Amino acid sequence: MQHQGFKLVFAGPVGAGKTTALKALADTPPVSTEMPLSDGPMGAKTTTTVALDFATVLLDDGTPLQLYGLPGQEHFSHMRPIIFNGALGVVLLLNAASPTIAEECGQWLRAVAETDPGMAIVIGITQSDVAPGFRLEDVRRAAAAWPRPVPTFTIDARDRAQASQLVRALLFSIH
Ligand SMILES: Nc1nc2c(ncn2[C@@H]2O[C@H](COP(=O)(O)OP(=O)(O)O)[C@@H](O)[C@H]2O)c(=O)[nH]1
Ligand SMILES: [Mg+2]
Repeated sequence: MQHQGFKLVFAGPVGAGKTTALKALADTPPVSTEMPLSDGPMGAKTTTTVALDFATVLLDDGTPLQLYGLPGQEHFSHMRPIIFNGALGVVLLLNAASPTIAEECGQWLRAVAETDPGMAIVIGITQSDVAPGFRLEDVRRAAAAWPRPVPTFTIDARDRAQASQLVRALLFSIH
């Protein structure tokens, strides 16, 4: 039987770049469930993921991956355990432009821990190019609540090389 690939989950709040990162990484157009934002547009963002995003990717070293993106909105939180089931690790994406980034980091780490406290995790902070006031220290401090060190990077979710580096960091922490 063909190896279906390791399952990784992209988590994080609305607008963090989960769908964008999946699209940047994917070998084929991702399966996406985008719907108009129920609370109206957030800046340029008019749609959000309601059930999941899904894409497959073959890394340069031949490792097949299945990538799932979670819906960011709280009222879809019932999807999380379903999507986390069988996952090898989580990429937590956070938006540097959010004034509450540290709180979001803490909330999402708790959400992951509720499902599986042994889950491997990395943090990618997007949009630092448009968030001059952003302080990596605030996120590092929030991530210190996790029982193990969490590799934390700033990335541009639109950039395949940067998104792929984040995924590699996650796989490296699993091996
Ligand atoms: N300027 C900038 N924009 C980014 C960066 N990363 C992602 N974005 C944009 O941020 C938005 C994220 O939206 P989306 O991927 O739908 O977020 P999701 O709700 O987490 O799925 C998109 O418009 C991306 O093009 C970044 O590093 N810099
Ligand atoms: Mg999305």
